[in-house]
Amino acid sequence: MGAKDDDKTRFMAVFRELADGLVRDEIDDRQVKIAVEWIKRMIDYNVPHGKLNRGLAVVDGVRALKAAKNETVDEEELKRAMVVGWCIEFLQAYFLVADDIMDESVTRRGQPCWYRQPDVKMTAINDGILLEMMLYKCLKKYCKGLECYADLVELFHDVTYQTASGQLIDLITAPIGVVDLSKYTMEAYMRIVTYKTAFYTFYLPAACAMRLCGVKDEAAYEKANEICIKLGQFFQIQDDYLDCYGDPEVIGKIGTDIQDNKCGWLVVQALLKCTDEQRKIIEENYGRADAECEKKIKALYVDLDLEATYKKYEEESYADLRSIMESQKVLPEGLFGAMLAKIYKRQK
Ligand code: GPP
Ligand code: MG
Ligand code: MG
Ligand code: MG
Repeated sequence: MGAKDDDKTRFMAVFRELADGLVRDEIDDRQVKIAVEWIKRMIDYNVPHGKLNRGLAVVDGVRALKAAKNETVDEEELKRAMVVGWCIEFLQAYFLVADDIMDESVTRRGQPCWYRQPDVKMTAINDGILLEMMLYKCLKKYCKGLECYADLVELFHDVTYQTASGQLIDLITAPIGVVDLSKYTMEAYMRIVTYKTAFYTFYLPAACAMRLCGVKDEAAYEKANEICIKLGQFFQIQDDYLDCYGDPEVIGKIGTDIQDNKCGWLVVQALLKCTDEQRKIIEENYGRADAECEKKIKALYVDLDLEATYKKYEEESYADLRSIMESQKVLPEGLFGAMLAKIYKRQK
């Protein structure tokens, strides 16, 4: 077993400890039995089944920051990095439970979306609130005595706000039943993805690692933010591409962007490349809850060869990101390099 496999095994063991602790708190609080059972099932269904990229990025980040100072990570620091990593995974679980309701999605991480469970439905909204608050319970339990505790709490709050504000524009740019193609500009797209994805997916793990390692220099956080925004844009463009071209068996979710009227990367590209006639096809078929309309849009994407446009973008953007990371001296390259390596050419 390599170091990475070791980390993953340890990381899963820390999840078990956190989940068991949260359930134990309920029992200690004399929670009714059916609620204890519910919470246990709800956590196990929604939290641990993802790629764990965000959570493990905290661990990789702490290692990279320590290595840059010729220091190694001790047991206590490793455990703490893992706990904070799971806090991000709880936040992500909350976002996904809520996002799937809003996007009317069908599957997530290879299983039915939580709100689609027959006995769950809109209880999922409350479960989302619980998942979010569980992260603060874990943070308090394991990090309250640390000098960086208040900064960590503030960071989670700030990033949650940014994400919800991105989710807002994602949703209101795509009203059900109203197709207004003039809204689908690259500028609008970039704002949406920066806020709904980049901050929580990349800046949050990087900044958590920096806080845990005692980084105080505000300029370093600004630099991390700048790089993470670019990584996040790259990641969400991949997500939008996979929504249409990914294999649901592999990505674990069925794409909904076309029917949901989303201001996604593919439709923005299509609008930049299409003829007036093709634009009419988009106007008549985009954003309809109709599989035939969706097929026509997908056929148009083939005519416009958007797959090639995407492949070209991925190559150029990757090279660009590598050079941005390597050309700065403020932060160790490893803080971001591991994240980029995990997502480059991803299929899920
Ligand atoms: C990804 O959008 C963004 C999120 C999951 C953030 C949700 C934010 C909330 C405040 C609830 P997406 O809909 O493209 O993701 P996916 O393709 O995974 O459904
Ligand atoms: Mg969404
Ligand atoms: Mg979604
Ligand atoms: Mg998506």
